Amino acid sequence: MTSNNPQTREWQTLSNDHHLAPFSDFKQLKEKGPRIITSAKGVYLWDSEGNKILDGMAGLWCVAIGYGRDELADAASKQMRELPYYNLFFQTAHPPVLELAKAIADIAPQGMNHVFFTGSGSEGNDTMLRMVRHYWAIKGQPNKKVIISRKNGYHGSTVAGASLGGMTYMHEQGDLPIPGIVHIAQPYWFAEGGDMTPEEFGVWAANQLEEKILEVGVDNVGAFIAEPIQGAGGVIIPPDTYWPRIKEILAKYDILFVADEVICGFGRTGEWFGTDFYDLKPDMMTIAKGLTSGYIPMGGLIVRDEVVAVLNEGGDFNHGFTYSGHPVAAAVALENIRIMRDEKIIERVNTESAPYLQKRLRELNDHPLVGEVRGVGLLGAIELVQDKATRKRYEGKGVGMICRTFCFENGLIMRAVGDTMIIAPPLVITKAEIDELVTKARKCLDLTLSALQG
Ligand code: PXG
Repeated sequence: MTSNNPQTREWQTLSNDHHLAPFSDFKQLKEKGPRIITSAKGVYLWDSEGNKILDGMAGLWCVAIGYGRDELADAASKQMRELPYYNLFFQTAHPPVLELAKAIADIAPQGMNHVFFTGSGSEGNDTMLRMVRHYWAIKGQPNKKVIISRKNGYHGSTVAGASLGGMTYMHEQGDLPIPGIVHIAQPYWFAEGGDMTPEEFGVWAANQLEEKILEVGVDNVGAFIAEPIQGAGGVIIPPDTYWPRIKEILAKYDILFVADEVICGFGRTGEWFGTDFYDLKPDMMTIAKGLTSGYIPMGGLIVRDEVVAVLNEGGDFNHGFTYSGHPVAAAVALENIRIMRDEKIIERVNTESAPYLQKRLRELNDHPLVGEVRGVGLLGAIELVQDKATRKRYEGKGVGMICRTFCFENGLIMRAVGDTMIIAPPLVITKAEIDELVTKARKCLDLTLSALQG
């Protein structure tokens, strides 16, 4: 443990003695001690050492409207006093969940008017898996169980979520994926495109879906799930040819299409949903994160009317969570959506901050370490390479982690996915804050390059 500050040390001791952190090497964390984040406002965080940090990741892709909005705290407090909890199981409901379902239907693509609420994105995808299989069983096709997903996609960390995801390091722990989930190639041209052009590779990657449907047999395939843009996999923007070809394939075969909008949803791309951005027509959409701007846990599954019509004929759907549609979370989500609408936050992303961020980020293309800068909306990725022309990486050096550490030390949070630096700042980030982000990013790239050369 490194801190000289007694308060920080005290918290780090509590961490060592009692806390098991998600996605962490427990032993290594004990040696280093976690950074303690104590407060936040707008796009900035403060840690227990008094450092001010620009949060280029909106928490974990979720703090859409920025930190410190009293309106959300007030909405939670009011709802807690009025009705802090009641369940939705035994033919009961409460106003916030009903009003929220309507507010989501209003912003969702046409014909998607129903929402099943969960406590997280992972639970949303578990719900999806069970609902897809239930749907096909009601339609008399119980064999349509297989869900096709993609390598390096992220769909959560429950057993179904991690199985749906294509992260091999997650599959390796605990015998995943569970049966009935298969994975196809991802549209990650920079890393896997080889000699193909991005356009050729996009078609090739999309065609993997058709090949897999034929291999498994369309009578056995229930659904295809994908993030419009892979987030945790490294902000993977598919080549322009990818989604149009996928759409053709989906139109040809009788399977459901599930868009995992946990990261892309609620304005990240400059549209309400990633499927609006790519003009896709999903049957279900998983949501979480930006739904409440991360102020309180909540997720859900938005379902197309035709699917609901079938489910209506199927009797009980034997699935739900204690906290499905929690009234306090629903009240916070409602207020979050109201703020997004009233303050025209997504319009501002679309017309101002996204074009500006994308232009400024691309200036980093001239840096010797940078192999590609890509992005859409307020999502960005910077590929770190040894050789720009061949897209060759620095093997085994952990360049991404080196860069991430420099970022932290210099007051910027950028996440490293391998040697890909990614950003997804709060949607309310200003141009001046974008300038600060890009200036700091360049400085940290310089420091990383010096470290590699030194
Ligand atoms: N789908 C997608 C597309 C996600 O990004 C989930 C589902 C699961 O949501 P919950 O609420 O169950 O976490 C996610 C979550 C990372 C990182 O390292 C990303 C997520 C979660 C944890 C870490 O970028 N995304």
